[in-house]
Amino acid sequence: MFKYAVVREPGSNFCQGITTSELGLPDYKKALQQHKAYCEALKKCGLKLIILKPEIRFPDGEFVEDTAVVTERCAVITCLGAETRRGEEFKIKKVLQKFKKIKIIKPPGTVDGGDVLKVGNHFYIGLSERTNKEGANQLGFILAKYCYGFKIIPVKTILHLKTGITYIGRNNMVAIDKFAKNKEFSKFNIIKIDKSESYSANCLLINTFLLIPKGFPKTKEKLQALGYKILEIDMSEFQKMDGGLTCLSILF
Ligand code: CIR
Repeated sequence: MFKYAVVREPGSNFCQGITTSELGLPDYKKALQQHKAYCEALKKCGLKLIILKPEIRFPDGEFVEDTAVVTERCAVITCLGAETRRGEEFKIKKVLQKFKKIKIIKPPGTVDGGDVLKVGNHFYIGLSERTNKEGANQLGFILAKYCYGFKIIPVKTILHLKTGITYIGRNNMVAIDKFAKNKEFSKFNIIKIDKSESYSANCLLINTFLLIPKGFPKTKEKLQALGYKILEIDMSEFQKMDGGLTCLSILF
Protein backbone atom coordinates (compact mmCIF):
# COMPACT_ATOMS: atom_id res chain seq x y z
CA MET A 1 0.00 0.00 0.00
CA PHE A 2 1.24 3.51 -0.82
CA LYS A 3 1.05 6.18 1.88
CA TYR A 4 2.64 9.25 0.31
CA ALA A 5 2.78 11.05 -2.99
CA VAL A 6 5.19 13.78 -3.97
CA VAL A 7 3.80 16.10 -6.63
CA ARG A 8 4.78 19.47 -8.03
CA GLU A 9 2.36 22.07 -9.36
CA PRO A 10 2.93 23.03 -12.98
CA GLY A 11 4.56 26.46 -13.35
CA SER A 12 3.19 29.27 -15.49
CA ASN A 13 5.81 28.51 -18.19
CA PHE A 14 5.11 24.77 -18.32
CA CYS A 15 4.25 25.06 -22.01
CA GLN A 16 7.98 25.71 -22.58
CA GLY A 17 8.84 22.16 -21.55
CA ILE A 18 9.96 19.50 -24.00
CA THR A 19 7.35 17.95 -26.25
CA THR A 20 7.08 15.89 -29.40
CA SER A 21 3.28 15.84 -29.44
CA GLU A 22 1.50 17.78 -32.10
CA LEU A 23 -1.54 18.51 -30.01
CA GLY A 24 -1.00 22.25 -29.70
CA LEU A 25 -0.06 24.50 -26.80
CA PRO A 26 -1.45 23.57 -23.40
CA ASP A 27 -3.70 25.93 -21.47
CA TYR A 28 -2.13 26.82 -18.12
CA LYS A 29 -5.37 27.44 -16.21
CA LYS A 30 -6.79 24.17 -17.39
CA ALA A 31 -3.56 22.38 -16.48
CA LEU A 32 -3.75 23.76 -12.95
CA GLN A 33 -7.35 22.52 -12.64
CA GLN A 34 -6.38 19.13 -13.98
CA HIS A 35 -3.45 18.95 -11.59
CA LYS A 36 -5.75 19.78 -8.68
CA ALA A 37 -8.17 17.06 -9.75
CA TYR A 38 -5.26 14.63 -9.99
CA CYS A 39 -4.23 15.54 -6.42
CA GLU A 40 -7.81 15.05 -5.22
CA ALA A 41 -7.84 11.59 -6.79
CA LEU A 42 -4.61 10.71 -4.97
CA LYS A 43 -6.21 11.80 -1.70
CA LYS A 44 -9.21 9.66 -2.48
CA CYS A 45 -6.83 6.72 -2.81
CA GLY A 46 -5.74 7.39 0.77
CA LEU A 47 -2.44 9.17 0.11
CA LYS A 48 -0.86 12.03 2.05
CA LEU A 49 0.37 14.62 -0.40
CA ILE A 50 3.67 16.45 -0.34
CA ILE A 51 3.08 19.31 -2.76
CA LEU A 52 6.09 21.21 -4.10
CA LYS A 53 5.94 24.67 -5.60
CA PRO A 54 6.89 25.13 -9.24
CA GLU A 55 10.37 26.39 -10.13
CA ILE A 56 10.40 28.63 -13.13
CA ARG A 57 13.75 27.30 -14.42
CA PHE A 58 12.23 23.84 -14.78
CA PRO A 59 9.19 23.99 -17.09
CA ASP A 60 8.97 20.17 -17.01
CA GLY A 61 9.20 20.06 -13.22
CA GLU A 62 5.67 18.74 -12.63
CA PHE A 63 6.74 15.42 -14.18
CA VAL A 64 8.33 14.40 -10.89
CA GLU A 65 8.29 10.69 -11.64
CA ASP A 66 11.40 11.05 -13.78
CA THR A 67 13.56 12.33 -10.92
CA ALA A 68 13.50 9.31 -8.60
CA VAL A 69 12.87 5.60 -8.35
CA VAL A 70 11.46 4.84 -4.94
CA THR A 71 11.31 1.35 -3.52
CA GLU A 72 10.46 -0.15 -0.14
CA ARG A 73 14.19 -0.32 0.68
CA CYS A 74 15.76 2.79 -0.87
CA ALA A 75 15.21 5.78 -3.15
CA VAL A 76 17.39 6.28 -6.20
CA ILE A 77 17.78 9.85 -7.40
CA THR A 78 18.16 9.85 -11.16
CA CYS A 79 20.33 11.82 -13.56
CA LEU A 80 17.74 13.04 -16.05
CA GLY A 81 18.24 12.21 -19.71
CA ALA A 82 17.27 15.68 -20.93
CA GLU A 83 19.95 18.16 -19.90
CA THR A 84 17.46 21.02 -19.55
CA ARG A 85 15.74 19.01 -16.81
CA ARG A 86 18.84 18.37 -14.68
CA GLY A 87 18.43 19.94 -11.27
CA GLU A 88 14.74 19.05 -10.92
CA GLU A 89 15.90 16.26 -8.66
CA PHE A 90 17.45 18.52 -5.94
CA LYS A 91 14.20 19.32 -4.15
CA ILE A 92 12.93 15.79 -4.60
CA LYS A 93 16.04 14.43 -2.92
CA LYS A 94 15.49 16.77 0.03
CA VAL A 95 12.01 15.38 0.49
CA LEU A 96 12.83 11.72 -0.03
CA GLN A 97 15.84 11.66 2.27
CA LYS A 98 13.47 12.22 5.19
CA PHE A 99 11.91 8.85 4.43
CA LYS A 100 14.44 6.67 2.61
CA LYS A 101 18.07 5.71 2.24
CA ILE A 102 19.26 7.64 -0.83
CA LYS A 103 21.30 6.33 -3.75
CA ILE A 104 22.32 8.40 -6.77
CA ILE A 105 22.74 7.77 -10.51
CA LYS A 106 25.96 9.42 -11.65
CA PRO A 107 26.83 10.82 -15.09
CA PRO A 108 27.53 9.70 -17.75
CA GLY A 109 24.68 7.44 -16.64
CA THR A 110 21.21 8.83 -17.29
CA VAL A 111 17.87 7.48 -16.12
CA ASP A 112 14.33 8.86 -16.29
CA GLY A 113 11.91 7.35 -13.80
CA GLY A 114 9.37 6.99 -16.61
CA ASP A 115 11.52 4.16 -17.90
CA VAL A 116 11.29 2.17 -14.69
CA LEU A 117 8.46 -0.29 -14.31
CA LYS A 118 8.16 -2.03 -10.95
CA VAL A 119 6.39 -5.34 -10.53
CA GLY A 120 6.73 -6.51 -6.95
CA ASN A 121 10.42 -7.16 -6.35
CA HIS A 122 11.35 -6.94 -10.02
CA PHE A 123 12.14 -3.91 -12.16
CA TYR A 124 11.96 -3.52 -15.92
CA ILE A 125 14.30 -0.72 -16.97
CA GLY A 126 13.69 0.82 -20.38
CA LEU A 127 16.64 1.76 -22.54
CA SER A 128 15.40 4.88 -24.29
CA GLU A 129 16.52 8.25 -25.56
CA ARG A 130 16.49 9.35 -21.92
CA THR A 131 17.85 6.29 -20.11
CA ASN A 132 21.23 5.10 -21.38
CA LYS A 133 22.99 1.78 -20.87
CA GLU A 134 25.32 3.16 -18.22
CA GLY A 135 22.39 4.60 -16.25
CA ALA A 136 20.29 1.45 -16.60
CA ASN A 137 23.21 -0.66 -15.34
CA GLN A 138 23.92 1.67 -12.42
CA LEU A 139 20.27 1.50 -11.43
CA GLY A 140 20.17 -2.27 -11.88
CA PHE A 141 23.22 -2.76 -9.65
CA ILE A 142 21.79 -0.55 -6.93
CA LEU A 143 18.51 -2.44 -7.05
CA ALA A 144 20.30 -5.79 -7.02
CA LYS A 145 22.15 -4.73 -3.84
CA TYR A 146 18.77 -4.27 -2.24
CA CYS A 147 17.71 -7.75 -3.40
CA TYR A 148 15.55 -6.64 -6.31
CA GLY A 149 15.72 -8.23 -9.73
CA PHE A 150 15.97 -6.23 -12.95
CA LYS A 151 15.78 -6.64 -16.68
CA ILE A 152 16.70 -4.08 -19.32
CA ILE A 153 14.15 -3.58 -22.09
CA PRO A 154 14.90 -1.64 -25.30
CA VAL A 155 12.42 1.16 -25.92
CA LYS A 156 12.21 2.74 -29.33
CA THR A 157 9.73 5.12 -30.94
CA ILE A 158 8.12 6.17 -27.66
CA LEU A 159 9.40 8.46 -24.92
CA HIS A 160 9.61 6.08 -21.97
CA LEU A 161 8.94 2.41 -21.21
CA LYS A 162 5.85 3.34 -19.19
CA THR A 163 4.51 5.40 -22.08
CA GLY A 164 3.70 2.03 -23.60
CA ILE A 165 3.21 -0.40 -20.74
CA THR A 166 2.15 -0.21 -17.08
CA TYR A 167 1.54 -2.80 -14.40
CA ILE A 168 -1.86 -2.65 -12.76
CA GLY A 169 -1.61 -5.46 -10.21
CA ARG A 170 -3.12 -8.99 -10.25
CA ASN A 171 -0.57 -10.00 -12.88
CA ASN A 172 -2.15 -7.57 -15.38
CA MET A 173 -0.20 -5.34 -17.74
CA VAL A 174 -1.78 -2.67 -19.93
CA ALA A 175 0.30 -2.47 -23.09
CA ILE A 176 0.55 -1.16 -26.62
CA ASP A 177 1.02 -3.73 -29.36
CA LYS A 178 4.83 -3.55 -29.38
CA PHE A 179 5.11 -4.58 -25.72
CA ALA A 180 2.11 -6.89 -25.81
CA LYS A 181 4.17 -9.02 -28.23
CA ASN A 182 7.42 -8.82 -26.25
CA LYS A 183 8.27 -12.21 -24.75
CA GLU A 184 9.68 -10.54 -21.63
CA PHE A 185 6.10 -9.81 -20.68
CA SER A 186 4.55 -13.10 -21.79
CA LYS A 187 3.98 -14.31 -18.22
CA PHE A 188 1.52 -11.46 -17.61
CA ASN A 189 -2.09 -11.11 -18.64
CA ILE A 190 -1.80 -8.44 -21.27
CA ILE A 191 -4.60 -5.97 -21.77
CA LYS A 192 -3.85 -4.79 -25.25
CA ILE A 193 -4.52 -1.15 -25.95
CA ASP A 194 -6.19 -0.21 -29.20
CA LYS A 195 -3.88 1.77 -31.51
CA SER A 196 -6.28 4.71 -31.46
CA GLU A 197 -6.01 4.86 -27.65
CA SER A 198 -2.29 4.29 -27.12
CA TYR A 199 -1.95 7.17 -24.63
CA SER A 200 -4.07 5.15 -22.20
CA ALA A 201 -1.38 2.46 -21.80
CA ASN A 202 -0.12 4.69 -19.01
CA CYS A 203 -2.43 3.82 -16.12
CA LEU A 204 -1.73 4.16 -12.42
CA LEU A 205 -2.76 1.67 -9.75
CA ILE A 206 -2.93 3.27 -6.30
CA ASN A 207 -4.03 0.97 -3.53
CA THR A 208 -7.59 -0.06 -4.39
CA PHE A 209 -8.16 2.39 -7.25
CA LEU A 210 -7.01 2.44 -10.84
CA LEU A 211 -6.44 5.86 -12.40
CA ILE A 212 -6.90 5.98 -16.15
CA PRO A 213 -6.83 8.98 -18.49
CA LYS A 214 -10.22 10.35 -19.47
CA GLY A 215 -11.46 9.93 -23.02
CA PHE A 216 -10.35 6.39 -23.87
CA PRO A 217 -13.58 4.38 -23.89
CA LYS A 218 -12.19 1.11 -25.25
CA THR A 219 -9.54 0.92 -22.54
CA LYS A 220 -12.06 1.90 -19.89
CA GLU A 221 -14.45 -0.82 -20.91
CA LYS A 222 -11.76 -3.52 -20.83
CA LEU A 223 -10.55 -2.46 -17.39
CA GLN A 224 -14.05 -2.13 -15.98
CA ALA A 225 -14.80 -5.65 -17.16
CA LEU A 226 -11.87 -6.83 -15.04
CA GLY A 227 -13.51 -5.33 -11.97
CA TYR A 228 -11.20 -2.37 -11.37
CA LYS A 229 -12.43 0.61 -9.38
CA ILE A 230 -11.66 3.27 -11.93
CA LEU A 231 -11.00 6.97 -11.48
CA GLU A 232 -10.93 8.81 -14.79
CA ILE A 233 -8.61 11.80 -14.86
CA ASP A 234 -8.58 14.48 -17.53
CA MET A 235 -4.96 14.68 -18.70
CA SER A 236 -5.42 16.63 -21.94
CA GLU A 237 -3.03 19.48 -21.07
CA PHE A 238 -0.26 17.18 -19.81
CA GLN A 239 -0.63 14.91 -22.82
CA LYS A 240 0.28 17.94 -24.93
CA MET A 241 3.62 17.97 -23.09
CA ASP A 242 4.15 14.19 -23.46
CA GLY A 243 3.25 13.48 -19.84
CA GLY A 244 1.01 10.71 -18.54
CA LEU A 245 -0.64 9.76 -15.26
CA THR A 246 2.39 8.09 -13.71
CA CYS A 247 4.64 11.08 -14.51
CA LEU A 248 2.88 13.47 -12.16
CA SER A 249 3.73 11.76 -8.87
CA ILE A 250 6.27 9.75 -6.92
CA LEU A 251 4.50 7.20 -4.74
CA PHE A 252 5.79 5.35 -1.71
C1 CIR B 1 9.75 15.48 -21.11
O1 CIR B 1 9.81 15.37 -22.33
O2 CIR B 1 10.70 15.20 -20.38
C2 CIR B 1 8.47 15.98 -20.48
N1 CIR B 1 7.86 16.96 -21.32
C3 CIR B 1 7.51 14.83 -20.29
C4 CIR B 1 8.00 13.84 -19.30
C5 CIR B 1 7.02 12.76 -19.07
N2 CIR B 1 7.43 11.90 -18.05
C6 CIR B 1 7.17 10.59 -18.00
O3 CIR B 1 6.64 10.02 -18.94
N3 CIR B 1 7.58 9.92 -16.94
